[in-house]
Amino acid sequence: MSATSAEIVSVNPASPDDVVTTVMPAGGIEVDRAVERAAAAARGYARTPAAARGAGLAAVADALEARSQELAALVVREVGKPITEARGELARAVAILRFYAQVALDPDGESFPPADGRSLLLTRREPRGVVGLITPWNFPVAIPLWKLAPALAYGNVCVWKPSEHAPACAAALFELLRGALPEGAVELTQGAGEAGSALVAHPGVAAVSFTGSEAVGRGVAVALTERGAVAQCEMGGQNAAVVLADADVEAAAGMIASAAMGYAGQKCTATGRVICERPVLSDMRDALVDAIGRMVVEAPEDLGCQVGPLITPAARERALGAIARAKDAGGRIITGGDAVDTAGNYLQPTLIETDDPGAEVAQQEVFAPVCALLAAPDSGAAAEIARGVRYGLSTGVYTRDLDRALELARDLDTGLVRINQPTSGVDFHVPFGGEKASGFGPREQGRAAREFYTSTRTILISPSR
Ligand code: UN1
Repeated sequence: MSATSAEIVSVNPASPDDVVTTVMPAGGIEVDRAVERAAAAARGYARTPAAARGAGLAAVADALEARSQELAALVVREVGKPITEARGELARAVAILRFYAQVALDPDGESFPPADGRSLLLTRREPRGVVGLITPWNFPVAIPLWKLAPALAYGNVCVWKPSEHAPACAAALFELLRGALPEGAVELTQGAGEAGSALVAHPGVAAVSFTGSEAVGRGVAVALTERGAVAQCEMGGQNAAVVLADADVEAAAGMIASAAMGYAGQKCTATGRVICERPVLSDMRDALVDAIGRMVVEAPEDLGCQVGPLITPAARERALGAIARAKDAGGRIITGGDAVDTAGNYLQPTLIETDDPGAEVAQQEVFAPVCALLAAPDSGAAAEIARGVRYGLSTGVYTRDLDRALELARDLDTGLVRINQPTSGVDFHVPFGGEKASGFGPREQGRAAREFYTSTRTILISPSR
């Protein structure tokens, strides 16, 4: 058997001996078949009354809610998410389904004054057909659903390729979807890059929504654009927390510590840089050390856990490599810096102070509990440092000064600007997405999702004579 078709083994990141599941990855033929099955259902599903599509999503919500404790436990076991966050994710997933169950009944077009004064000139939103969904492991229930639910609400059928690190969560969610939705409305193809590439390349797939790394997302966007299909890619972030001199330092430190280190920093919205106005740098450093020191690193099934393990041993190795390079480049480890000496892929929450905003640790996404601390002479300079990365997903600003908050909300170039809020933890009913290397294509979530999951027909209806 070739390496690419080898079984996928999903291992508990907190206990390396615990194999959660094994699955055979889909190859090109399986992906073809899944697209064919979805395509066969596409027309019928698109013509299903919107109320029935909404009812289907509401039924999935009920089924998910009934099994949310069990699914939360599976999320903890398969991806190492702290149990309180896993429960929050399940609650969010149910809310997403109920939201789109209603959105299905939104107005689906507009009417315009016709040129002749007597015709009916209107637009109507039509589903795109078969859409491909490629999702990451870090929100193994919520991210698939914030793609699947709008796709289905607007009348599309879906072929879903989940992460190879969360196949058991995907299988459990798929079972619920299949039980409540018409046949062919959602198809599941497990696998890694090979299955994803086959889906992206398939001429029967009209659009692909992807969340994952920048390197893969860029390839997805290029491949789809090349064949005239539509892409939506949510990629990495190097998100800044900008702390102004008038901030409530202690409150800010608490929020920053949890946004940087919570779930071991494995969110695209995690805080990767703290940019602090110099007058409060020393207080902020102390407050961060305190707040980070209070972050509980332990088994993710423990109710107190806030940090948990990294997804794989390789992910921890990569993070340790980034820490070592940061040190070599003159970065000062303020706290943490090492692996935790226990079974599981744990890493100490790590804060690294650097004088160079161009340093790798302040430019690249580490996707681990690793955060850079930088000083800025004033808020203008802080905004400039915040903007000085390739990414543009989320910024937190900490201040009590409304004027400066307003100024920064205008001057920052991230898709999300959050005043006195952490960079992570987004609302499901508003547009979500990033600028620059963080995002490609229209925003997802909320009603903004319509832009990606539908296309516009312009219809002119005139009297016969
Ligand atoms: C959040 O901050 O609650 O993959 C959501 C990610 C993001 C979602 C973050 N797309 O981490």
